[in-house]
Amino acid sequence: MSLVDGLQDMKVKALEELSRADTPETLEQWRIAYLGSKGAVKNAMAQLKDIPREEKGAYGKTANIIKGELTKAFSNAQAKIGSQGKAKVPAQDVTLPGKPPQVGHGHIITQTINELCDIFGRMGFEAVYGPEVEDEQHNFVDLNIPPEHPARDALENFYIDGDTMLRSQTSTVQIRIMENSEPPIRVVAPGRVYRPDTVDATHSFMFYQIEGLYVDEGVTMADLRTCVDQFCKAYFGDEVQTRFRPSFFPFTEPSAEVDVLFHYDDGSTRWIELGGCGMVDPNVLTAVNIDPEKYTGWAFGLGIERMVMRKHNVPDIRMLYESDVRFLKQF
Ligand code: FA5
Repeated sequence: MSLVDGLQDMKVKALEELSRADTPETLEQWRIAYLGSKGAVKNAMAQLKDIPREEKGAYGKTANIIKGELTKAFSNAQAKIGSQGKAKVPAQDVTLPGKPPQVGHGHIITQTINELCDIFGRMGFEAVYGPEVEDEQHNFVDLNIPPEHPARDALENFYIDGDTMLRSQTSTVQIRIMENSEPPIRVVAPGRVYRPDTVDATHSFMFYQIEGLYVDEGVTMADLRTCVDQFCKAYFGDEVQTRFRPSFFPFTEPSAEVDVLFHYDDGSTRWIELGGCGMVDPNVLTAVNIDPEKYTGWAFGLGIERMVMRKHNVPDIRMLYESDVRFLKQF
């Protein structure tokens, strides 16, 4: 093969490779390989000095022509593909609307508290709030819970120091309201409570309760039964069944547990405990200077997570507190 043929072969190979270059990056690699300062064309030119005199003319001329052809082919390819760092992108229509930012919303527990306050608001109850950091006086003593009662055990509560603690029930708000107001009293108090319970599908160490309190002349257990049943029908739907089960709380007498019938997908049913209730114990009324001979009252304390789980088919309480957006955005 003559030296000039060698140049022609290099050109064919170069043009073939150039036809395969389809990005600014591959185009640049091609430029370096053929037209760069150490590229094939420069090499071919550099060999001129060693070429026998009779071939020099033809070789130099051909090399120059090929250099021109490859330079032109490169410019054409560059115009088509775009040079490195300046990739050709379609023109942007800046008048198109952008992607809307994701906006959060209230947690299902917050939404439920608002809904519960609305329902009880329509029944004539005012929403009130009490502190989460409490003293034993409000969490136990005024609620007729004696010092030896197991509920006061240090292992059953989150004590902070001395008699300061995280409240273990929203019943503390009963005391705070009654010590500062005269009957008639009709309030609900939603809020967080804390207990060192073992965490499982239905128990958390922090959960929400909603307390209800009604104190006036002639208030009866029948009113309580009707109120709780009406509330459950308003929240869960008219078809829901509720029942009162006899129970004991030191601050109510008589006392009951409120259960709601749970229907499962497989057709089975189960009673789920929502909370406790009862007639306010005369000792509690006396502790807050309300005359138990003149007034009677009732109270209830219901678990809000249990209601949410029952209504929205949430199988595990922990799902409410894992902050998994895929779960939360369903509500
Ligand atoms: C009480 O807390 C009483 N203060 C209720 C009460 C108020 C009775 C007024 C009488 C008058 P109890 O400990 O049973 O009761 O809790 C009430 C509800 O809170 C339970 O039925 C349940 O729904 C919910 N609950 C209790 N412990 C947990 C827990 N660890 N995690 C989630 N929910 C809980």
